[in-house]
Amino acid sequence: MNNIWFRELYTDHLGVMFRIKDMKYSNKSPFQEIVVVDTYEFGRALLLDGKTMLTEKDEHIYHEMIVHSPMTINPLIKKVLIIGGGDGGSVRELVKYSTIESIDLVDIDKEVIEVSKKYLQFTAQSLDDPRVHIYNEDGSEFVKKIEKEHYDLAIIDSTDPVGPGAKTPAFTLITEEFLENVAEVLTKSGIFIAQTESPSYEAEYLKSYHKKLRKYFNYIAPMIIMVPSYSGLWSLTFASNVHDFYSLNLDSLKTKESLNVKYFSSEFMKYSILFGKYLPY
Ligand code: AG3
Repeated sequence: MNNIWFRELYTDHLGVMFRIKDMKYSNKSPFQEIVVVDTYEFGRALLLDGKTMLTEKDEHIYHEMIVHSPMTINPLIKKVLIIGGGDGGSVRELVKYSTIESIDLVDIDKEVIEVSKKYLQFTAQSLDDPRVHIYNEDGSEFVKKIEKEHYDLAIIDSTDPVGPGAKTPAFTLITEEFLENVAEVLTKSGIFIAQTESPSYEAEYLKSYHKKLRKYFNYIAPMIIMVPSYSGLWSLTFASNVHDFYSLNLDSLKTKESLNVKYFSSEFMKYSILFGKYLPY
């Protein structure tokens, strides 16, 4: 492992490289190639189909933003749906709220969950919380079986639905049919939030995704976050039928201390939403 590097290309002309210290796990599941490595710079990392899904050093930024942002906008959220997220990072943040009653985690790949429990305890630590129900199914099929207005929050914490090589397990999560079904399983004041790729390198994708979302939700807002291991800027997108993300009425601004987080604050969330207004499209 003296001079082994992992390289992920974001375009044909730009990529991110990590020098590898140790290889912990490598296997092809029925859905994707799963690799866990220790890197010198970012600690332990989960790579799916050759793409960085999370690293020990900066996963908290992504997971805190994708969970505490909607929870700050509607603190009454009780029932949550996560699609993807088998590493458990989003669950770890959600279980901090005693008000949350149930979390349905739908990850198509059982092996990601098993590998995370074994090698990524820092994200998977709360997967056994009694409020968490795990389903190893395709998220786009799962939502078809759910009664209308069941969830207060839907988090799409998936792998890349686009990019070089196109057909990934997350491919079914960007169709209009899926978005319509998710909109239907959300309560009237429900919130949708999805990871929506790099604003720098996937701007065209974002534009078309936002156009689709607008068909099913009155309000949408992209949010720009900083995830160094994903090449820098990354985007999350909010959608809702009642919350106008550009004029949020937050009673009290949440601080890091009150939420038991390392990075998130509601003030910071507001700036991240503002930053999203300047997407290059
Ligand atoms: N899922 C979204 C990460 C996408 C990163 N993509 C990439 N590096 N090409 C993260 C899963 C963490 N729960």
